Amino acid sequence: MQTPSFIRGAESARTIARQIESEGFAVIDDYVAPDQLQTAQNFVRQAVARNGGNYLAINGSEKLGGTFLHDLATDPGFIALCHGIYESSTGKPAPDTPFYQVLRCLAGSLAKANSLNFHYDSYLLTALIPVIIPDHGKTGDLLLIPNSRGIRSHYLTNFADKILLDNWLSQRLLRMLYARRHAMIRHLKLKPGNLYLFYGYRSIHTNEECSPDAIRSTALLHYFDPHAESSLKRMLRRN
Ligand SMILES: O=C(O)CCC(=O)C(=O)O
Ligand SMILES: [Fe+2]
Repeated sequence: MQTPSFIRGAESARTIARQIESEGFAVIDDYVAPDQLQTAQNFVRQAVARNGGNYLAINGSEKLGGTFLHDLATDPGFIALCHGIYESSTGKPAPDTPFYQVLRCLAGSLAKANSLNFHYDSYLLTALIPVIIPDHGKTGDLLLIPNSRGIRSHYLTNFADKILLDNWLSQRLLRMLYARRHAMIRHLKLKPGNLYLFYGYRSIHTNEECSPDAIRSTALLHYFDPHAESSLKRMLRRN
């Protein structure tokens, strides 16, 4: 007898969650069909060309019509996967909160300023699909210090973590460790169409630079802000 697909789904989410915990990330190879990937690549190339060959980031899914990214955040299989990972890792039922989606297109003179900025995401789970990765020069790897912190129970502690990281000295130190290829920083070579999953909230991460004449484009879907209900966060964000 065949195992029902929802059980297989829960099992694979559990395996992936375990892998993210132990390895710092998980990959599902060729998550996007080749023709869908190609459509998205053409979309990015046109968007960058319209922007004078420069960096741009597209928030949300509304402007991504005609590409697989338009419907991914509402795709039942994708939602079940992310919810399953959340449930396996936290032991709590997954809240039905929307994804925060960004399509980043690094290109041109602004590519450098948008690289090597080490950070924690506001959302626990980061799903990353490379759309275009340069095949020459610097390829723009994802740099990751896996699971470098836990989920903070208070927004204030999370805020302090971010201040400790988002300053000249820490960034300088991390860039130095990166330049020396310190083993603490993992390098992920990204392949277009694969799906990479990691805990962006828990892991210091960033992208490597790439040549200004190349395009490096990644689709990011972020799930679950642990501090969404924090009144302190709301207060600080209002100012
Ligand atoms: O583009 C990437 O590889 C990572 C970007 C990232 O970490 C973010 O936008 O939060
Ligand atoms: Fe991030």
